[in-house]
Amino acid sequence: MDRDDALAFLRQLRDLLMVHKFGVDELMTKLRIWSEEFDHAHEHDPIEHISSRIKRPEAIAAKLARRGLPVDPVSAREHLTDIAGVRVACKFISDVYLIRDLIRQHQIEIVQTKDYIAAPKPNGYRSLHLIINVPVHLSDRTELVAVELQLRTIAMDFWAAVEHELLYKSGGQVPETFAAKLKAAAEAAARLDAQMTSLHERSERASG
Ligand code: 0O2
Repeated sequence: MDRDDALAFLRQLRDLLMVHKFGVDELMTKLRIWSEEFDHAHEHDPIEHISSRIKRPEAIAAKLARRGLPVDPVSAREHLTDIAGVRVACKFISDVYLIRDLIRQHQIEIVQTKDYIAAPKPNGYRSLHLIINVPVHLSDRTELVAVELQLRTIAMDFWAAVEHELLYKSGGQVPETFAAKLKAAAEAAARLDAQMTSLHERSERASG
């Protein structure tokens, strides 16, 4: 790669990361508005907390290489839908689907849904994953930016955060007994969600 190619590569990479950051910014603004509005109008905020991340260039390159794709920003833009990620933790499972419905109502295109709440992963992981196309209005054009939106309850989020850390620390390999205990913890989190939902429904009925 000569100097000009290297500069072009870096410019494309910077553009790629910047436009995905804008996609995250747009979506976070919508979510924060809904959160505040719900709190104000319904005294129930479906959103407990929101976080976001832009995939690191090393992780982008590793994923492209794993898939046998060219490792460059053009290929990343074409093939990867998780460069931009937003994670929302809700109090109740109904809130997860409420946010999904709000996205639909606002004509934000959902290009892929993976419902690991309806069908949890074998290790116990539960979460609703949506890939959505967020319109980003630049000064001279509008770009549709893919953002991976992960929606889950606080209990699911707690489990996923701990599992991620344990797996990371153990280099991705966990003994079978450990995996069984993690799965049992995921099932306990699911029971907690059900109990909290039942309390929520009772309190809603009581308040008319
Ligand atoms: P990070 O750092 O969170 O981005 P792929 O994206 O190709 O690896 P797939 O099947 O296309 O896999 O994506 P999927 O199933 O929608 O899940 C991708 C993301 O969901 C992961 O991103 C995690 O954030 C989360 N996730 C999926 N399964 C698990 C799990 O078993 N445990 C935990 N803790 N998180 C999970 P990354 O890229 O792995 O990491």
